[in-house]
Amino acid sequence: KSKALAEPVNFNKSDIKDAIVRHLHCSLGTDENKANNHAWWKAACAAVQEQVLERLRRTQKSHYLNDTRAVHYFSAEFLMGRLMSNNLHNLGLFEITDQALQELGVSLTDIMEEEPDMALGNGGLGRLAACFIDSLATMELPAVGYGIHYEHGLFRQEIKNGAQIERPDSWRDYGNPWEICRPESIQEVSLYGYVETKYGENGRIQKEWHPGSIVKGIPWDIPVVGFGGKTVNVLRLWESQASNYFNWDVFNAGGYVDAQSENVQAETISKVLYPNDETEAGKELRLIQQYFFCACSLKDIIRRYKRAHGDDWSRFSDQVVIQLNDTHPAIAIPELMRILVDRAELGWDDAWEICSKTFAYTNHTLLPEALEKWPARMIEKILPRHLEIIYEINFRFMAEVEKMWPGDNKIKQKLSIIEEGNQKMVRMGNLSVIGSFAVNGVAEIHSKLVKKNLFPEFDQMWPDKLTNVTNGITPRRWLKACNPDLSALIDKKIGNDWPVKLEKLNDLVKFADEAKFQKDFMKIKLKNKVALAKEVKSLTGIEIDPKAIFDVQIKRLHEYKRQHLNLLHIMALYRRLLENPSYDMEPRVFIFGAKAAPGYKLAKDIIYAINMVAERINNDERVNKKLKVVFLPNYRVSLAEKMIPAADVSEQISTAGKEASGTGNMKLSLNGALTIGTMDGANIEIAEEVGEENIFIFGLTVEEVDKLHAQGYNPYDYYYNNAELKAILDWLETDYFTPGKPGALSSLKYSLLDGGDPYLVLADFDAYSKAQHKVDLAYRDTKNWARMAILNCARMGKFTSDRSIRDYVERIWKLDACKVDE
Ligand code: 26W
Repeated sequence: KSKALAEPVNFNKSDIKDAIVRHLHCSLGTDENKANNHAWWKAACAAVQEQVLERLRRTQKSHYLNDTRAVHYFSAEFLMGRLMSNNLHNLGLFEITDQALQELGVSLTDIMEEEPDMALGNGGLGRLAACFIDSLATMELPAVGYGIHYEHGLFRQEIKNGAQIERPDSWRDYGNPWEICRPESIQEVSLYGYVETKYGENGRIQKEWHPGSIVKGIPWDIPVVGFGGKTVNVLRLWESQASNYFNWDVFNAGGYVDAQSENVQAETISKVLYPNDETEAGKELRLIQQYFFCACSLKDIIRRYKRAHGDDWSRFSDQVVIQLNDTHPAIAIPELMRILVDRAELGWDDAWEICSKTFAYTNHTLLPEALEKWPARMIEKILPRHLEIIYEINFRFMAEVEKMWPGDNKIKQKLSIIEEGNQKMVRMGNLSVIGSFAVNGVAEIHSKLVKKNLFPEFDQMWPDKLTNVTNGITPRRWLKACNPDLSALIDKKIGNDWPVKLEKLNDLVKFADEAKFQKDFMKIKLKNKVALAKEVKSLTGIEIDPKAIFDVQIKRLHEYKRQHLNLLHIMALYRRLLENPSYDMEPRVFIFGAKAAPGYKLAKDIIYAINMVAERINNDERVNKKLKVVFLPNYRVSLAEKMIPAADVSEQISTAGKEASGTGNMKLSLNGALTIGTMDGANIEIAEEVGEENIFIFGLTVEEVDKLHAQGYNPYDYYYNNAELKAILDWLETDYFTPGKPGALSSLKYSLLDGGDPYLVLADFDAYSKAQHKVDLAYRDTKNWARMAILNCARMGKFTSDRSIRDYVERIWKLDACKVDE
């Protein structure tokens, strides 16, 4: 056995050194003297990847020999971030690699900065998928992630004169050392064309789809290393390519140039991630992306199933469960029906039986503008056979609705997959519920609202179908790897198995009052704040005081998340300080990270407003000892890993009922930040865990929000009744923050007054401001603050993504772990 593939237990520092140097020489063609950080990073990745691939091979062999049932996680997004630190930690090789590199005169921390983020996702939904595949591998569960190999991930954000500009993300420009191309598993996918109806000998109607175009799907595998390094699953991402098969016709007919343009079209499919988060765009290319990766993935799954079970479909749903991450992959439902009915020639009922035992669907949002609907005409053009199948599914489903509610056309209209109107629309949410055996929301309150408001009749029809699985986060990335000092302190106090048994953090509770532990805990927080302050200085030029409260709001920019509520309060503090220079407050730095969808005008206006207010405050000597505002550009996973360990306060201030769960809230609390938040999403469960004395809850509840809307909400009531609020909103219309450009911030004021303030910012302002005052007072009691921070960390056990996965396994997937033979 070669030295490079040595067992991990025997794999020591000098083996790692040898492997890195060997790759420097033999893979990169350079040497120790010439290599820059980028080359060192690549060589180190290659050395780690050898270990990863050996374990991947063993995992695949074990799964094959045991003919395991597996979950297939279909997601248009996987927000993986960087993989080097994660893989080293999960393999247990971090420390010795660090030392090995030191001996080679190289800093691991420095070379890890060379790795571009794999930003193949927008936000919460994509990052959740990444945490889930980490947990699946850690728990030794057979699982495959399926998605799209976007050439460009989420745009890179630059801030120019306060405004967001979008630049293409080119994460793969210098290659991705973690991925492996699998040309042996290329798939072909059909698009466009027409459906021919034929009559078979037995009089049976046969449908044949004659596609107008065929594209190839090239699979790229990213190994997913479980903690402990035993199971290595794969994330399989499909890249589109023109299929030469189709283009030869055009080519031979003398259409050389046209053939080239067909190439461009096919390759467009996986070019770029749609940057919309929670707004449905209805674009043709997006539907093609969704179908493309679902069709490739289904073919891949079926090929693997047939290798073990031949043409016997009876065991398909015993071996295969497919989890739909929101409705983005819902087109997989009619696609599987098409394969079973048209290709395998199963009867409709048998096919439907298999199909509806295979799929399960997770809902991530209640916002009406995020619920996907496709024009029936668009589906007809791109996927003519699928539209027929959708109509057939709907026709049979309507008969069931008729049985349950005879003659009730209102309910039929509501539950139909097809929305009637001047243009027929296909509702992907309804299709997903009807075609799945389980549907879940992502936090208790969210799942309740899914049942009560979004799908109440479906819940009546199938009382056990709708359930809850509260989200979680992987503590490997979001504590162990990103906050090494705190992790070491925790190891010292309670042992080192908390990364796989997060409820063990509870053992820290007994140290929460211990002065020494409080000091150690807060010393690490301060050290992390010093490091972030340095980063802030180098990214923005702004100097911040690590002793000030670091108040952090990091998430996509959206009205419902209410970054502008935070901003209004910052302006209130500023105004109080100007009116009363001795206004008593703890020094505070408000830190934002947020990307706005490029077409979301008001979200971009809010980013601009934050930056203009920040500029004025940071340069105002009257207040900038006490108040600073930082907007860190290009928020992404790797930046989150630096911000979260340094946060004192976590802003989770969405309008109640709007944030399905949130997961940043869990990461921040786990790292000892105290939450100021509304009774929304997982905040409610966080409050339940940490205790209401260790969290700052404020604002309207879901019931109060509903009531206020029902009685007719008028933002002017709050404007005229709160002099401070009025002054702040009027301030936005002056040129105080935008010298020479009065009105540059007025869209914000407009949206909150004449625009109707749909997310009740003004209604919650006073309660928020008071809660912030409590935060300020609490911070002055250093010991109690330390105690609260410790208790937050100690009581986050519930929010490990391992627990989420356990819930999925027990309630939905019914999977068994599979030990990998060494
Ligand atoms: C079609 C456009 C579109 C794109 C993305 C609609 C909806 C989405 C996602 C569902 C948005 C999203 O990321 N939702 C977030 O999912 C997280 C994981 O469950 C939750 O924690 C967040 O609360 C939810 O906003």
